Amino acid sequence: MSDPIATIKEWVIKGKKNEAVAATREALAAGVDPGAIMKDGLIAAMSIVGQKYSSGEFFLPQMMIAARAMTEVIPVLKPLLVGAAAEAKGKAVIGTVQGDFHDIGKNIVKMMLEGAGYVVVDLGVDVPADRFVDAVKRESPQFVLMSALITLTMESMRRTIQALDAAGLRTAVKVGVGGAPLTHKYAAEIGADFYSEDAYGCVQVCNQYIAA
Ligand code: B12
Repeated sequence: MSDPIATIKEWVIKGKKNEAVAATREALAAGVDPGAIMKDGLIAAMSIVGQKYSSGEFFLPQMMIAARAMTEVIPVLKPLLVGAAAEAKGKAVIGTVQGDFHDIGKNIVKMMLEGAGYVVVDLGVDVPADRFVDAVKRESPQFVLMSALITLTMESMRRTIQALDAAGLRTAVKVGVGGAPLTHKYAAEIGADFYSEDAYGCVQVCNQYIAA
């Protein structure tokens, strides 16, 4: 029998959502670790889709159907990835920054945080700095979390941090940034408090801040 995770990955790359969901259910029934399906199946598939898009082998429609397939599989994994939270730990405001409509990664971060006991206020995609500022005033969160997938939209993160500063709110929150093009170096340069390369790492950092 072929590797179940490789099979899921292939169906997602091909954008075959029904097949991807069925293969995921089969893999789970066979005892495959849901975290491995997420990381080595779904996220790895998106990375390959991105490479194929860069090389001109894939165009926007293929990228869209692959993203849709991944989006269909995530709810199958969700109950297994996020346990029932025992108590409310804290609050986060999350959004994909202005100019950027990618939300798969942001939604995974949100899902993992909720599973870990955080209340997450999701501002959606294409969120300008002033909407982050308004949400911080309204919600009094401990964390502001920003996602960006496009090199050009990363600058919106800097603008949001500056806007929080100008509103006198910068020290009231810890600012976390993430998304495929981000790095620790860039996060430090724009004055974010932290960067994490994945959703699990984001939860861990938030937990550390809450425990401190
Ligand atoms: C799927 C996808 C799409 C889908 C998005 C569907 C959706 N609902 O999100 C569609 C087809 C709509 C799309 C559109 C576009 N896309 Co696109 N897309 C991708 C692709 C293939 C995968 C992204 C993804 O979902 N990855 C999987 C998730 C799980 O990973 P992730 O987002 O990185 O998130 C993880 C971590 O980064 C982290 N994380 C994420 N957010 C946060 C936040 C915090 C606070 C923390 C701590 C951690 C964290 O945790 C997540 C889970 O572990 C990437 C390729 C790639 N390698 O990234 C291109 C890519 C990002 N897209 C790209 C482009 C160019 C576009 C378009 C401009 C194309 C066009 N011509 O229209 C448009 C953008 C329109 C816009 N203004 O936003 C380029 C960007 C190039 C660049 N360097 O700037 C890429 C890199 C493709 C490429 N190789 O050229 N895209």
